[in-house]
Amino acid sequence: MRKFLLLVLAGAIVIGLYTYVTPKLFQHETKPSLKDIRLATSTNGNPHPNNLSSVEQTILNVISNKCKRELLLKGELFNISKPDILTDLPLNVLNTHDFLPVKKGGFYEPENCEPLTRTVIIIPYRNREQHLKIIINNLHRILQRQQLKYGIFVIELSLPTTFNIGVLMNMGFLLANNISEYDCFVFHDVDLIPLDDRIAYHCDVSPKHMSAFNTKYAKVNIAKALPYSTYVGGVISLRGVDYKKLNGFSNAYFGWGGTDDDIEIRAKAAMIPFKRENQNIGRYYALPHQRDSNNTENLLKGSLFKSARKRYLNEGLNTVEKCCKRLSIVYKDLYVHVTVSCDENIVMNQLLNL
Ligand code: UD2
Ligand code: MN
Repeated sequence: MRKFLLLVLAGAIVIGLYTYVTPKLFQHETKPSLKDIRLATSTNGNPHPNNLSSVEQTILNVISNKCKRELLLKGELFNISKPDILTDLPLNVLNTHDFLPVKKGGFYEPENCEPLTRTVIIIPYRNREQHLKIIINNLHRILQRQQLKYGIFVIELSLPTTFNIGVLMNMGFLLANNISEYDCFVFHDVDLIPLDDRIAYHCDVSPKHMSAFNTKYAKVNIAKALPYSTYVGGVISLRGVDYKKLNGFSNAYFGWGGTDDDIEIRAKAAMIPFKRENQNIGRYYALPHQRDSNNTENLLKGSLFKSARKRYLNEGLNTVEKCCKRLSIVYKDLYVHVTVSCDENIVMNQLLNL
């Protein structure tokens, strides 16, 4: 009799579990409704009342990615992140803080899902060790929460050449393409920390200015948090095919300023103008700093800018290897560190011969 009762009890437990668990499993497989998406994309729990926003549209586009979809349903992907801007984290330790282990060189891909795109972050760099520690740790956190397949490349310009963002971005692009197949390229200042998990680190069909709200500019103009309307400085994303259409960045800007305005002109000339991330989402904390040595203001930027449209197919990605070469490539624990040397005279001579 006792055996019989035990059997009945076990049966009841199995049936109970089956009826409770099965719908939960299938629940993940159903497509989220527009209401789910609106709830998940709202910041304060109230769904957006209006038509589909561009953010919602983006989410709909990536919805076939099973993992993201599950995160979306749980609402986890879309929380405001808590950036780690104050901690000084070591760069030589794997799995330091709040993110999963990455492969040597900082490569990561989620285990349980197939990401739709492969993103690479390219950071122009020289002598900003504190900023680098902070951005690297924050990037791993946000990129993993977005379940992306990604790599992070830090491209350093050797001394004594005056700093030049464009040549570093172009060299980074070529190198990343040699190492793996990436389709989305994010060009990222070392000192801008993402403040919101909804900032999409995957590419749209248009080039995108991601750092739409920057605390540095917000101090001056809180309503806009941007210096001017065509501004695309800070963080941008674009597909590899589009970067090639622009012929990358200009190599011509040595010193501070101008490179970002030049690529904005290139994008317009190539008929793929930049769009901007929603300012409530593309929020970045600007780590404070002084102007670096070897990066004084570029006094030629005004005249270079005037000829940007005419020049764009003749100098940039297609000519960078004539003036720059790779000195070293080191697979650090959390990123790939590349050092390049460039010859300013070669660039200037090229310009004269255009
Ligand atoms: C603005 C733009 C930046 C670029 C720059 C002009 C924003 C948020 N950013 O930044 O995208 O257009 O003006 O050139 O408006 N760097 C080093 N070491 C150096 C010098 C520069 O690592 O010695 C790198 C680093 O990634 C830095 C970036 O270059 O974030 C931009 O230089 P910046 O931070 O000195 O210029 P900033 O803040 O005015
Ligand atoms: Mn800066």
